[in-house]
Amino acid sequence: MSLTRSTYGERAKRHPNLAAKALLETIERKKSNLCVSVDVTSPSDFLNVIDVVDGLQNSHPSQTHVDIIEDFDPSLIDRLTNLSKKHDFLIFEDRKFADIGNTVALQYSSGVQKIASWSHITNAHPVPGPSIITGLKSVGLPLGRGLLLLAEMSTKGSLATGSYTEEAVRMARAHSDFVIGFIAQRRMEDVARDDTTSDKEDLLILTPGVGLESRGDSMGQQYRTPEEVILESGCDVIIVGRGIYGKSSDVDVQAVQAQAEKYRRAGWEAYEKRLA
Ligand code: 5FU
Repeated sequence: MSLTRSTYGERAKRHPNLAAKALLETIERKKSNLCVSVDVTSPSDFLNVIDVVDGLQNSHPSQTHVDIIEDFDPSLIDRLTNLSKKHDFLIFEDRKFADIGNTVALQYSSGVQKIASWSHITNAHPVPGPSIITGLKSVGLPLGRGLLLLAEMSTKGSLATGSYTEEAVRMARAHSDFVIGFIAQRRMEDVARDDTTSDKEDLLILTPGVGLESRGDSMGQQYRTPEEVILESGCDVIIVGRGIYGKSSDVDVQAVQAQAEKYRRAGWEAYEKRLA
């Protein structure tokens, strides 16, 4: 059965990769294909937004950018990890690695952030070629982590198109023990397919650039609705930031809860329509 006609739960049972399996299982359990992107700079807002949206049992996973947090302190990671256990969600640090294998291995494992030690999933630009996967895999695979490649971007004028996207898909297929899927705007099964492509392939598609009320921002971001992303394009997860926590610097917890539930429902209904 095609991936777009299978349930998240069925795909979880078949999936050989631990991080992908955990992601699919949690989506099914929480009935949420919403990933909230928590792009706020204050540590307390960061933890509050995550506590509120995941405390509703309705969102999964949380996407982070820990490099934008003011006065980053490693204890923040302990609190984030505690929340992820308490509320049953995975952490996806949207780090977008883009350097040579040796450097990304160090950036992933070491420094102030030690991303590999707490982030279940991270991502990388394919621009350096397959060595970026080798570098990240040397750190992440023994820890049971998963990697997404940026095969496409949501921004106007993105260069990640055509043969670049095709190469990203080939790179992912060659490292399917660690690469669990893509940041992309559509499904990738038919991209760069050849005789060696397995029919059992299940590379997940996590899609940013999702908004219900707006079609974009003033800095090149482009939005599509959950229905366009999940039902029409067959993607697996909607990644939503400002549509949920707003644009003001004061985070309004009740408004965040209401918006998160609105996006969760829209994403899940689009998925149910796809299955029907
Ligand atoms: F790879 C990408 C991409 O192509 N577009 C994105 O928007 C990542 N993103 C991230 O998704 C971006 O860095 C934000 O963290 C998030 C979208 O936030 P928004 O507030 O919903 O626009």
